[in-house]
This record gives sequence, C-alpha cells and structure tokens, in this order.
Amino acid sequence: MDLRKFLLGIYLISLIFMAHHTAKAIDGSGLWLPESLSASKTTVVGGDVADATIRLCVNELERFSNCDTVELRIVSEADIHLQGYEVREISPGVVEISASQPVGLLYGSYALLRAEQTGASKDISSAPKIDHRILNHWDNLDGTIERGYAGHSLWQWDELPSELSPRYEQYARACASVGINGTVLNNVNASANILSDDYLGKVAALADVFRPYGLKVYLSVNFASPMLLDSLATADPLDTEVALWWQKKAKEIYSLIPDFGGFLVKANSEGQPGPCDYGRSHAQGANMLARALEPYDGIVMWRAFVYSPDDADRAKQAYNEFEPLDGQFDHNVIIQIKNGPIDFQPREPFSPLFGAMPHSSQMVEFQITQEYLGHSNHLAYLAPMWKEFFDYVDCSDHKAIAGVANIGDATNWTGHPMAQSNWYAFGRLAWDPGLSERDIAREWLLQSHFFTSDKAVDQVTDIMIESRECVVDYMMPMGLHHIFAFGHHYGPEPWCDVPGARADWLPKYYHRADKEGIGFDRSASGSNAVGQYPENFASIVGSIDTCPEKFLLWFHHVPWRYQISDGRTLWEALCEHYESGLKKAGEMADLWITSREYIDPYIYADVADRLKLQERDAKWWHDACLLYFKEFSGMDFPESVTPIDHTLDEFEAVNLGISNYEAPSSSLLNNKLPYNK
Ligand code: GCV
Repeated sequence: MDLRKFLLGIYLISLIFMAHHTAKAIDGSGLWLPESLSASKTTVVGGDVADATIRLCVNELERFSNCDTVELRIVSEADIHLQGYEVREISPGVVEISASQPVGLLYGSYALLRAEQTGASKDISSAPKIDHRILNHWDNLDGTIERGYAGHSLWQWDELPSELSPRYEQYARACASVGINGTVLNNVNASANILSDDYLGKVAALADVFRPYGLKVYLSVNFASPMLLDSLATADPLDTEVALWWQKKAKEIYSLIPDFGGFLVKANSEGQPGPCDYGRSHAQGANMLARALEPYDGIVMWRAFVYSPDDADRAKQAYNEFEPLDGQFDHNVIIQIKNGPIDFQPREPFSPLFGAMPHSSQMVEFQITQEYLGHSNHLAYLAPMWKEFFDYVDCSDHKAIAGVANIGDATNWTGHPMAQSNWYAFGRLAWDPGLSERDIAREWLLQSHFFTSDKAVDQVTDIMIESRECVVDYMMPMGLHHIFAFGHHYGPEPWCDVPGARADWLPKYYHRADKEGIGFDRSASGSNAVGQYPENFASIVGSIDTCPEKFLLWFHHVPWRYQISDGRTLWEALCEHYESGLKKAGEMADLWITSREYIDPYIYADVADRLKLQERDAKWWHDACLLYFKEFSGMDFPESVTPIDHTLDEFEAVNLGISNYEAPSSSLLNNKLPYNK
C-alpha cells in the first residue's frame, strides 16, 4: 500500500475514534442538573395535577428522585411563605414536600434532588430572603453579547417565535433549580426595537416557555423609545404624550405577557438617553415608567451606574447624583446599584449608596460574567467576592438582586466549564445570602457531572475558594483598580494613554503612581469619598494606619517606603502580593493535575489548558505591573520576586487582549516570553 493511502487510513480511523469519544464525553451541556434516571412515585395532595408547574415537579421527581414516594402538598399561605417550601422524610423512602404555591413545590423538588445528590439531610425548610432574583443578560438583538465570553446570545431572535430551541427550557430549568425567578433578556444599552410588535411577540414566546419554571421575563428599555419607535418629538418624562405612549406600551406588553416583570433602565449613563436630557431628574424619569407599569404590578429597576464627566472622583458620582433623590421614587421603583462604586473590579469596597437612601428601595447588581476577572479564560469562583459584599451590606430589606449573566450559546453555556459554578452560586446566594461560599462550591461540585468521584471535591473546592483572591493578587492587589487595557479589560496596561479618552477611563487616573507613592487619595484630605460612607466604615478606611491592606490603595496615596503594620514597606508588600498571585495561579494548575483521575477527561483537558493560560497571564500581569511601578518606586525587587526577563518596552508593545490572545504566531507570546508552556 502506498504510504499516503496508509496515512490517510490512519487519519480516518482516528477521526472516527475521536468522533465516538467526543459523543460520549461530558461536554458541560447538562450543567448541574440531575441526569441519572430513577423511578419514584409522586402523589399530589391538595394541588391541581394539571397545573403546569406541578406537572414539572412530578416529571422531575419521577425521573430523578431516588425516594420510593414523594407527596406534593399545597398548604395555606399562613403556613409557608409564598415561594418557600418544606421537605420532610416522613418514613424511610417517603418524602413530603409542602408549599403554598406550585412554584414553592418546584423549589422544594429541586431542594430534594439536590439533597439526594449531595448526601445532605432531606429535612429542609426554606424560603427566599429576597423576592426577585434576576439574571441580567447584556444580549444585543444582533446576537452579540456585551462583555459575553461564552459565544453568542442564547436567544435566537431570527427563529422566534415559531421555533423554540430546546435550550430555552433547559435554561429555565437550571435557573429554577437554584431559585432564580427573573430574567432581563436584553442589554441595558438597549435597542428600542425590543419594544416593537415584532420583538414583543418573540419575547412572549420565551415567557411562555419560562412561565412554568417560575421565571419571569423583564426587558431593558431605551428611554428614547417613543422617539425611536414612533417618532414622537420628545422623550421628556413630563410630556403627556410620552407618558401615554409608555402606558399604551405597557398595556400591549401585559396583553401578551400577563406576568411580565418590568423594565430595567440605564439612563444618562455612557451615552444612553434619559430624563436628564430634558432637565428632569432620575426620579422623574423612573416614576413616569413606574406609573405605566403600576396597574399590572410591574417594577422599574433604575440603574445608578452613572458618572457624568465632571471633576468629582468617579467613585463619588453615583452617590452625588442619587442620594439627594432619596424619597422621591415611587414604591415600584428599585434603584439597582453595582456592588462597588466604580465598575465590577476584582475587588472594590461596597458602594456608599447602599444604606444612604433609607426612603427608597435598593438592590445590588453583581457581575457574573468576568469582564474584569480574566473573561472565560481564568478560573475565578465569585461567591467569596459576593460574600464579602454581604459582610458589609445588609440586604435583608432588599426586594431584588441582579447578576449580569455569563451565559451564551456555548455548548457548556459559560465558556470556562468551572464558570458554571458562578451562575449556580449567584442563584444560591440570591436565595439566601447567608449560605457559605464553601458549602455552595461543594454542592455544585457534587452535582456537576465533571467529576467522576467525590474524592475530587475537597481539592477542587480549595482551588475554587482560593481563585478569586489569586486573581486579585496577580491583577490588582491592595486596592489597586482599573489598570486594565483599554476597551477589552483583559490584560494589564497601567501605562495606557488614549488621546482624547476621558481621564476616568484611563488607568493612571486610578493608580496615580508617582515618585512619592501610589494609590488614590480618597481620605478627608483627598477626594473625601470616605465621607460618603457610614462613620463606622469611614473611620477605619479613612486613616492610612487603620485602613485594611485590601483597600489601602483604593483610599490612600501611600508612600513607597511607608511601613505597613508588619514592618514591610509598601513596595515590598505590593511585590509580595503580585508574587503570591503568580504562585497561587501555578498551584491551582498543579492541584488540578493531581485530581486528574477523578475528572472527566474532556473537562480535565479543557480546564487544564485554561489554567495554563491563566498562569501565563498571571506572569504577564506580575511582570508588566511590577516593572511599570518600579519606574516610580525606584526600589529594587525583593529577592522573593520571580525573575523578569523582559523589559517594560516589550510589554508596552503588546496589548494583552483578545485579538492577540490566541495568536500562536505572535513571536512575543510564543518565543520570547519564558513562561509560555
Ligand atoms: C453594558 C461597564 C462595561 C460596559 C457596560 C457598563 C454598564 O462600563 O464596560 O460594557 O455596559 O459597564 O454596566 O452599563
């Protein structure tokens, strides 16, 4: 046989082999949802067996529960909170789930399945601490996703409403399994077209799929929609025609979607239109919309992510604009505030707006998609970050909570397989902010189909718990923030200068490194952003001597030779944090390798590759930032710092971003940097 034919034969056989194995491999599409079939019996007591949600409970339990019998019982509202449930093992193999609403039974059913899969007790009584637990999709109508790193949008707008992808139901099921009960389908940088008749028909079709899962649909709206869709001369919220337009639109929406949740609005922020264009306040704008939705019990989530180009410290601007409006918002308006005062950085102190508007409803917006935490290439389990927020901010009187989704049409939904845990964790913490990040990680690991033995759990839990602090350390330790490359927010660019760009879009505005020191002085003698915080927090972070190390450079401009509490200079401490981030990134990759035998091979290889990339990026951050800041400190690196074999010029020549990220031919990436493995 000639050699070419022989080689072609081998090639074809290996393709068939690979195809066979790929088909069998765990591809992440099943998320954490139960898959192994069993056959339990379900009886429904005091509920309508024909109810679509109860039918779902029966279906889930009969397919996946390993109890002999599950009884579903509807009880009075006086006994169990609307969305809550009680699960009781009344005799061996027989479990009763009680709730006052079908959706409570559904949450109880998922709680039982979770308990079965994780080996937890089957006696559970639970009710959500926050009523509206909402994903925000920044999905555009053309299928792209702003800050999305898991492919394109799940919503196939071209196919809707006639074709319904099976993924819609799987999405709703995943959301319901962790208690998420709302979804904003489109980007806050909203196209007015979402409110056109055509799109509302598509939205209604999605709402129909989601309804049995207790998942309500909300929409982001463009404040200028009356002008953009129907050529009104103005979008002034005090104009009668404008208010009427919104009232009619609300009526139309509710005729199609009777349980529609409401609107999310980004107004007068980053170029979006809003009431301030007409000299009106955020409250006047929000209330006009709220009154249109009021007859149907709809809500308006009005974002406080604003920073007008004035000369105030950007970290102060949302507070400056919103706090004076306290008490002016209607009862069905909720102010949606990002967890930190700037913009989803790897670490921020909480936004001072929380608690500063006692007569207004507030909700927190977290970011699940990793815009500033290595996109879907870096492993960063975010529950520790959200828990840190809850440690400072009491959300017990919050009616809602939002998370910017990390979901796309990727087979595994989230790009990085481990990032599924962040979707899961958001839902679990939204249900109960008191849950521990470690318990949630373990729960997810035990339910995920990635691991072939529970033995992986301890090791991988440790990786997850460490991962966020690791990212903080190699990117922006000690309170540094926003020193990302312009635009894509992936790699480091503390030196970045873009002619014509707003100062507060550039890293130098934030790190303020000079010969004396580094950091943003927000103390009383600086921008006095500390003055916006409650006294018990301000008095601690306001002094350089008592400010926790993790917030030091957020609140203070600190001299390079300043001795922090343990006797090290600031420069030494900064170097050690970068070093520690780099080391931890390496340790995560090593720990993953040692768990190999307990991980599905396909997922193992995928995550191992990403961890290698993360380690490379961590070295990049470490080297670039340390070389850059050394120019200002004028001090040598401590001995513990891993040698850097490149010059600052070399780093400055490459913008570590998406475009050059996967380019194997880049000589700097592949040949010159020693840490490309
Ligand atoms: C949706 C940041 C992001 C933008 C985002 C904006 C917001 O600026 O970079 O992509 O826009 O926040 O939250 O509105």
